[in-house]
Amino acid sequence: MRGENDQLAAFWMPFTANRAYKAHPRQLVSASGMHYQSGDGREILDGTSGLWCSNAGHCRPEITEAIAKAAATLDFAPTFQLGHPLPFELAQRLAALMPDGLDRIFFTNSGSESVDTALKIALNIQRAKGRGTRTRLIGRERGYHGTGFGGISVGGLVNNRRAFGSGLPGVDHLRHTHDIERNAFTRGFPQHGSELADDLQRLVDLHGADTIAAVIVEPMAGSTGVLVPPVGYLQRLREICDKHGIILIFDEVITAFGRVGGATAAGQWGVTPDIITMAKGLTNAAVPMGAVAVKRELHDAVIDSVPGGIELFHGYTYSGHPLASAAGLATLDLYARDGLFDRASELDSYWEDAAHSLKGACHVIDIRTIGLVAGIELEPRPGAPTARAMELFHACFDNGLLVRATGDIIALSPPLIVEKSQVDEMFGKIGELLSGID
Ligand code: PXG
Ligand code: PLP
Repeated sequence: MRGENDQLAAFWMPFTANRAYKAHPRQLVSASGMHYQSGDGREILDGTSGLWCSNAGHCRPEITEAIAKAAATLDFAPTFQLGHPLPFELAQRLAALMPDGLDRIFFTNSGSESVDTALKIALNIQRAKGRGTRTRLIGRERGYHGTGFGGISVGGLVNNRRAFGSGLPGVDHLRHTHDIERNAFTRGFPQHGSELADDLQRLVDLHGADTIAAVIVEPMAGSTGVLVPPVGYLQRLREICDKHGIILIFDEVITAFGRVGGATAAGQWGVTPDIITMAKGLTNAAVPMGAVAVKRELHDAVIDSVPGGIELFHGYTYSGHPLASAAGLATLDLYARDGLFDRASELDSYWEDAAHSLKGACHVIDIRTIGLVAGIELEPRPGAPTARAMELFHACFDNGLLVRATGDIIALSPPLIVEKSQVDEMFGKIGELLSGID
């Protein structure tokens, strides 16, 4: 790659157009509260909580001090056949935030690891219950479950799959729930589409329930561009899973920790899965960490199936890392102290009105909102899909606002400390900049 800035060449950047970035780098060098500071000295309003993860805002001293203290006290200790206090404490705190019954917690280091962990635990539960023929995993079109082999197998985004072989065997997918024709410009849950959950029944009819271990969905599909579940859809999935002994996994890597109000979407929306995956907001993203919450009786089935010795042959060197655990405890304290899980409900209608004020703006064909999330879908430029959203992303950044572009959709998910004036600034700026885009 001749002509490239040599200092940037070595870092092979994730999910990035490396050549384009390195020709025109945009760097963030510090952050505080609702803002990043860019390498060229500008304030950037964070409309995306980083990557949907810094839910309490940036560089909160309560969290950074807890990390520093943990690093100076116990930098690392194994959790394989040994322990240290912090992850036990964090697991207990986290269990108390989960929907009733999901009070057994496995720690990972990312959302991708949480997904692989949850899929493996589901397979192990089925086996422990004497249903070892249940090995199929079901995902959904347009689903994003990270980038491990498990996650891309159940995931439904073709670009994340096509270069990497055939993935796990025996995987099938439900259809996605996106339906602009019937649901465009819905506020909150769309009215149409709960019948799409019956796809799971069709897969049961096709493969046989006794071959299916688990189904995994994002309660709200974030990464693919904010697809809010239709009214009744998640309830229907739960019913079909119950009827056929299928483990229901909610991937709450984005939706947990206040994004849609409450600690989890499951709790907020009143549908209880068997397993919940988390990451991102768990530590406010200050140290990487993920977690998997499992229903106690399913956890017990695995533990009790083994007469002695290791019950689950799975784990990461850094499962329950001291710095991450300390960050998690400080983050949960902060969420509680400042009532941040209530912010989405408090701001709901203001946020919704501000987002929907863009109805009628250039190129906008749909707006979707739930909690403190908004998706603004643009009409693709003929012959150049995704170009409009990418241009808008760059224009926003150059004008002091961080948004997320995915396909032709702009996604917004600000820190839960966002002020109304900042909500106005975000949608005002997007509206202005949209009119300058072809
Ligand atoms: N599951 C879900 C539902 C996610 O949203 C992951 C798993 C994977 O997490 P890790 O920590 O391994 O990245 C995610 C991650 C975007 C974007 O552009 C979304 C994610 C990550 C990066 C970018 O919307 N979600
Ligand atoms: N690869 C090798 C050679 C290892 O020894 C280990 C862990 O000991 C791993 C990969 C997995 O690393 P982690 O536990 O950090 O996921």
